[in-house]
Amino acid sequence: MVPPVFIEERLPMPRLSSRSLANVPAGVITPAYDRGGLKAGIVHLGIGAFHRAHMAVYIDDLLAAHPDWAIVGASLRRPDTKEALVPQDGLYTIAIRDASGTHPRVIGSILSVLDANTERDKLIALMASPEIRIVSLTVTEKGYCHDPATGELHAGHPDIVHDLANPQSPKSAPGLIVEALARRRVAAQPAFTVMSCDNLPSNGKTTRRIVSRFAALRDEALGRWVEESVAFPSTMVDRIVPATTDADRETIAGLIGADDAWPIMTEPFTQWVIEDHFPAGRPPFETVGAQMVADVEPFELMKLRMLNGSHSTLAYLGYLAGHQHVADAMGDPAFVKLIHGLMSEEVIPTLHMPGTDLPAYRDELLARFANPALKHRTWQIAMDGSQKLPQRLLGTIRDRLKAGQTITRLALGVAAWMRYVTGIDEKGETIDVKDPMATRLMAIAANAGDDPERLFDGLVEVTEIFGRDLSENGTFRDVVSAHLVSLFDEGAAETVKKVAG
Ligand code: CS2
Repeated sequence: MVPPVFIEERLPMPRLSSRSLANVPAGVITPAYDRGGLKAGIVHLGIGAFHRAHMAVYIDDLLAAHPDWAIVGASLRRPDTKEALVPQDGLYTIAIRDASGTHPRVIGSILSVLDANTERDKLIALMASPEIRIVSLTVTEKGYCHDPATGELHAGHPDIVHDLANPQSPKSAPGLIVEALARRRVAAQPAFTVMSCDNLPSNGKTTRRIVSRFAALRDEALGRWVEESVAFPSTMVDRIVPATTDADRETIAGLIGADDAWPIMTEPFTQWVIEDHFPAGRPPFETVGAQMVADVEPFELMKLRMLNGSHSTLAYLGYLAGHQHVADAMGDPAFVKLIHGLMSEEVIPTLHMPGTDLPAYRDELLARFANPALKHRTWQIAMDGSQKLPQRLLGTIRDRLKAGQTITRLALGVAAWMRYVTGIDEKGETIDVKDPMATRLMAIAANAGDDPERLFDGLVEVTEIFGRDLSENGTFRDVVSAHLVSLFDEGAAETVKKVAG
């Protein structure tokens, strides 16, 4: 006879919502304002985990004094955030994690979430209405529909082709922004400010170039109006936000006494540097910890090259060496040495940041990567490498090659990406390569077989990533190919040990 199975089930809990908020335990921070008195001042496109751990928290901090700056979020690709947040009246938990534990806080700055696919007209009408003064974005690198090597709009991108043919029912972020701006122009309303919060180089300028170009392709006069009337401040955003797991959901339910369909796990560190250029008005971001500056670019370059360059290097090498999380890779002294050397020897000399203690910034990053409570998967960071490599590693490599300097560790990051996109790991198992160019990259890899030279030759020809200059650079070829040979012959862990020295 089969013995009976007893499954221990916890008592059902209420769903997190305005009603259940009153019952969360006293230690949990909850909104310090009457949510009934909030008004939307911001539409945010791409309401994923990063936005909810970053900008939405800064806004939450200032709503008590400035209630007309609440956020309406929109998801462009999937309705899952809307499905999670709408039954919760927009409320969700962020949990700050480090060795001292998990510290939950309920955020109330998101008024509602729209699904751009099914509620497009409502979304565009809201963006076009005068109370919205900022449209911010975290749509990830690929959401800009641009050519990552040049930062120009990719006019042949399927979503752009669609949006140019159907400008009133756009799918892409540039298409939505331009349609809303076009309606404001017709209605003689001032433009909203467009604020990119993505990890792109000069993200304001890049967004400006892409959006103006799209507008000009629709109509030259509209293009000129966008150029002249719309502000695109640059920002540097920083907070590490691993994807939420079911185990996280359980932990949060235990801590807040309610079920939250999509809590966000993050680290204590947060940074936001913003170019102070908001002709349509802005909330006083500086009162809640953001740095308002005249020029963000040095900060962006520092963060993209130091943090994100190291992150991608750790992700590809770590994944190949069998490390599931960044902190696991940081448990291997050879990885720590490699990343320390990458930042100290190869990245810091390319940065010009008078007044910033770059070695201290490096040490803080090493400590953040090693945070054992943050289960940040190497696979998550490995995603979309084709869109990330140019600003994270290749720009630094270009600067160093021009100055006749070595690129040993930076080139290992690139070689590890090439090895990773073959789609087969060191044990012969399949890697789930997520990248808008995955099909093309894996076809190149399949064609190269296990010949590292052919793999290099095939991948470096993808000029949308490498540009012509790097594909023709002999030093780049020699250093990256030598690493690739080592990755195939000796594996990632051994290669890291060797290169770290
Ligand atoms: C990471 C970033 O997934 C990635 O590519 O490098 O999301 C990183 O965690 C953030 O930029 C930190 O601010």
